[in-house]
Amino acid sequence: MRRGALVVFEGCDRSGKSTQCKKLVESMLEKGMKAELMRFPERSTVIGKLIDSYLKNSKDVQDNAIHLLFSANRWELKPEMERKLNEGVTLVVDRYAYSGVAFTAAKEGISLNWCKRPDVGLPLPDLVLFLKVSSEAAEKRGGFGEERYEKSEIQARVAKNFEKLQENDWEIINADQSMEDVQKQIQNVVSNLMNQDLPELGKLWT
Ligand code: 2DT
Ligand code: MG
Repeated sequence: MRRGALVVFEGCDRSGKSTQCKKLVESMLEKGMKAELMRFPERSTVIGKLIDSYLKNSKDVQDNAIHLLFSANRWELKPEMERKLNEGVTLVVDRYAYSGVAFTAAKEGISLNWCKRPDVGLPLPDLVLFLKVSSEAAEKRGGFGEERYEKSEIQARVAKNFEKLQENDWEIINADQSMEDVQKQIQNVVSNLMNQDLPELGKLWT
């Protein structure tokens, strides 16, 4: 049986990632494909609950330590991800290790390289869709929420880090377009992927 594809969405806040992830899963299910939505952080686990209280500012955690917890949250779900992919389920993932690196490296005194280390060897995405939104368009979509990191200075540093992390095979989607146009573009890219043979699942940053 053909394995499922690992499709990751990345981008700054207000880029429309969560909406587009949901729409993609819905459209794949409608076409009779097997697909499931995942997100990181996955806040329902024990580690995820700690991360949730950190993001909601109800708990402070040292910067390097919280980075390792975000990474641990991906590692704890690796067996489930591999199982589903092997069962032929395509996983559509809202944020992954790239967010992990981009956000932590936006802090003082933590390098991009240090940030990548704990995620080395995680399942390698078959496709990274980067939703690129201009700060003007993002601002028009309404104010930031109350969570840690939801501030324009931080988002600007995160955006720069995403640029440094970008690899040649990323699909950069102009997320200033209408929701429908973004969706169409994503569906084209994903249907190309689904028509290709997938190699054996790779390992991130190795
Ligand atoms: P959302 O639930 O709105 O996506 O916000 N983050 C995420 C990190 O700092 N490290 C990570 O590894 C990941 C996956 C980005 C989640 C916030 O958590 C940040 C925004
Ligand atoms: Mg958010």
